[in-house]
Amino acid sequence: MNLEETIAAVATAPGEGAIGIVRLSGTRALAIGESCFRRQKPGKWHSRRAYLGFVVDPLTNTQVDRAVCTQMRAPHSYTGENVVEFSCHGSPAVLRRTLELLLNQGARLALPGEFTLRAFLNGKLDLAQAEAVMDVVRARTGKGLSLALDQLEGRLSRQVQDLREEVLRLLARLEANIDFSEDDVPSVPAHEVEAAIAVTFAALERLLETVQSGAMVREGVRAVLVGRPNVGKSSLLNAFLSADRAIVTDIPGTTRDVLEETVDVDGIPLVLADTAGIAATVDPVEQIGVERSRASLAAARLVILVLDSSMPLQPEDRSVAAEVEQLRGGNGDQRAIIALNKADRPRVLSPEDVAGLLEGVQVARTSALAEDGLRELRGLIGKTLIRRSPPADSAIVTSLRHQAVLEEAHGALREARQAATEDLPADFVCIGLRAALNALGELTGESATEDLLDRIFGEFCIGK
Ligand SMILES: Nc1nc2c(ncn2[C@@H]2O[C@H](COP(=O)(O)OP(=O)(O)OP(=O)(O)O)[C@@H](O)[C@H]2O)c(=O)[nH]1
Ligand SMILES: [Mg+2]
Repeated sequence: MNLEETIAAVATAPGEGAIGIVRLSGTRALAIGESCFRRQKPGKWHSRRAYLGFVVDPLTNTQVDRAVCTQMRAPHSYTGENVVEFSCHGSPAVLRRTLELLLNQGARLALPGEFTLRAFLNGKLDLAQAEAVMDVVRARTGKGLSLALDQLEGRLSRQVQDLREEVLRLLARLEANIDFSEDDVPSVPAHEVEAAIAVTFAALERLLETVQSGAMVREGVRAVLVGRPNVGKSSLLNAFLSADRAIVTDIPGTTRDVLEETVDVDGIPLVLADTAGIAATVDPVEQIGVERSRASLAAARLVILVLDSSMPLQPEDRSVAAEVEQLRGGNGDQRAIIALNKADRPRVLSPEDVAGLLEGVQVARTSALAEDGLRELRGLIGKTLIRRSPPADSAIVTSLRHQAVLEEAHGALREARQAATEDLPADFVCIGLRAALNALGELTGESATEDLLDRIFGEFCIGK
């Protein structure tokens, strides 16, 4: 990837829109941009001012679109380079043609994420902030958006930078000791080293505690509605969506296929699956449906076992519960909830009657028909998934990559502390500290390899 080249791309989503933007960045951006634009009132160009005019083909002088053109000169631009943006009509034909003109004038098509990569390389953003750009674009809930914006604004980066500085300070003291051991530099007492590491270690642990909830908000969670036929699984999905999404009838075995929809539960994008009722059947179509229910059940992080509270427990309820229990035994991370549905009818089953079905599981009473108890069910889902809410004053770690490097730093610090405790030579402590420093630097980008950058920016869209 050559940073000397000037890059161009359509920055808005494909398809028709009110406005579509074509972007240009690099040393020749101003010249290329000006050659393809005829201003309504010709004159001197000022940075960060919008000019009305026409996108034109400089070879034939034909107009491509009436548009607004803005220059943002280095270093005061997104990428830190000279940037030109054409706000055209959001027509795929216009945007394609405009881009073509810029390429003809010497720009090259930008690679995915290359604008943001340049911003990173020019020090406009660090790596965690650059990643947050894509998280903002892809946020599925308000909460996800607010976490992404926090990260973009630098909250996580600052916290990690503070940790790095503490490690660096200690490392500098210890290394001075090693380098000048014959001189009069007093050695750092082991308990002081231990104490210094312990502070950073604790801060890192607090940060790691936020991963669980953060990752759920960013990645989403798979949840599944299961139960015997006719208990109201599809009705619950519809009630959750406030839409008539799944077919509901009073005939058992209505749902055949798994149907998934995303709902926002406390900011977590919950991918909720409605499944065919699990029961023994001779109908081959229903059998396939039941197999799919089981696959969906196995893949879910959260199981919502639906029961009909207006009649006694049926053998089929017990056997579905037993399946859930068996799965949970094998997958320590799977969580479950019981929904006692049809609560609008005279009650036959109480929460106490069903408590024994799934160990340690909480029960919500719902009526999909009357849309009752849904708020409680949502609350219970949130509580079951996020057992401990993260401290309000901490940045939230949302990405699995960040989790991995923080865990690496955590392990390295543990070794450094161990070396200090055992009073090993300072060299051993330094090895651990350097490894921790390196891992933390991978989060913010100080110690990012080219491979890592390729991987991260390769997931971006073109034009971002
Ligand atoms: N009174 C009452 N009826 C309900 C409630 N929820 C669902 N029903 C009724 O129960 C019947 C079955 O509802 P569905 O939502 O199709 O049940 P299901 O669990 O998806 O059934 P299958 O797809 O066959 O497994 C329908 O007649 C619904 O109207 C409820 O909360 N109260
Ligand atoms: Mg159904």
